[in-house]
Amino acid sequence: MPRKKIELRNTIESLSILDADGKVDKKLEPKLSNDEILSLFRGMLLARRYDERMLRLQRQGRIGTYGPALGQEAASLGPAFAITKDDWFVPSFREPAGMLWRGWPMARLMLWWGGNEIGATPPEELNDMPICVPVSSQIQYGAGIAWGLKLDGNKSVALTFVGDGGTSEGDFHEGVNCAAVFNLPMVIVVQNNQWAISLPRRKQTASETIAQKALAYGMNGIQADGNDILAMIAATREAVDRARSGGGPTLIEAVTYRLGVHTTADDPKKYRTEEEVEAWRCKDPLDRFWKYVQDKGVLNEKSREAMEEEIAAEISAAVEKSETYQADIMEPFDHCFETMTPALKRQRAEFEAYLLNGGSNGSPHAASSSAISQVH
Ligand SMILES: Cc1ncc(C[n+]2csc(CCOP(=O)(O)OP(=O)(O)O)c2C)c(N)n1
Ligand SMILES: [Mg+2]
Repeated sequence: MPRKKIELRNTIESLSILDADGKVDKKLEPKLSNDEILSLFRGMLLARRYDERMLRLQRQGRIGTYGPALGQEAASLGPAFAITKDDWFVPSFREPAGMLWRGWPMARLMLWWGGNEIGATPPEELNDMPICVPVSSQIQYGAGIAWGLKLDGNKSVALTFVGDGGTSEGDFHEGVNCAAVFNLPMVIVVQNNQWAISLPRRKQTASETIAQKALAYGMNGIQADGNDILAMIAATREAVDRARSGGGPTLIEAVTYRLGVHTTADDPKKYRTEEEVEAWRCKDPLDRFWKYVQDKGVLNEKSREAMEEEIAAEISAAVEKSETYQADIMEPFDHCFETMTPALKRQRAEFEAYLLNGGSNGSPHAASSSAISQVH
């Protein structure tokens, strides 16, 4: 057998449209109406302010551990913007920007981080999965959903998020490989925020880029500036169009940075320098989009101020709603199985009797349907 070369496609595109100074590449700029630009800016600002409030709530002991998404708003919102309500949205745990854009009630997200699983209930009208913490499990769900869509002849796509650390999991390989082999309508956004808790990106993989992994799987891949919402929209639109028209999955590496703590249980000063964080702060996705929005004449300092006030009121109302939520203490029994097992029925009856006899900590027992309606 001769020893010969096999020619492979060995290049990956990198996409940046709006740079850190707010300068835009006109040739690549996606078509957006002024109304769309306005609501995208509002979406980013809302996610940023929500994140800041959640951190304060955690520090005050009013919610549990919180994982902020500070600095990753564009990498979440851009892809969410590029899909329709009928498409599927499979988030990881740093997608508040995308989830709020999709229409998740903010109070429900607050309940989730407060430890109430009712916060994991997707709104009826959305094809969304809840926040999911097991790293890379989203890839399995996304591939399964995309496979189902294909078998049903449904034209929707599954947009799935994972972190840079998640790409080292077996689940990532299995799901992405499955998506490529079965030519599934799936878009995988890797939020490469440079860290997986304390493990830096360079120790995560020896590959030069994460996007190039797409080539080995036999699918399309692109690296996009994850702090540039225009690049994220353009890259996702292209991938979604391809998936919808039967062209298979795409891997999008969103190059971004986790500006904040991994979670409120973490101290990043122990493993990364302030200079590194500062350098990325200069690439803040919200600041650069703000310049773009002003250049377009869509908002100015004064109208932004009004928007800030409206957002602050919206967040306060959600805090109030989540904190006055009347938990249904029987829910863990009612929703474990579709049909309760005899043992569970017995335990439920015993617990109910205990509460009726004055057992402590019994919250008012509301029907679960009315419980969820409190956080619409
Ligand atoms: C299967 C699994 N293993 C470990 C953890 C604990 N854990 C939570 S987040 C995280 C790091 C994830 O890093 P990355 O995928 O880069 O996402 P990021 O946190 O940076 O958004 C780990 C190890 C987990 N949630 N799930
Ligand atoms: Mg990461």
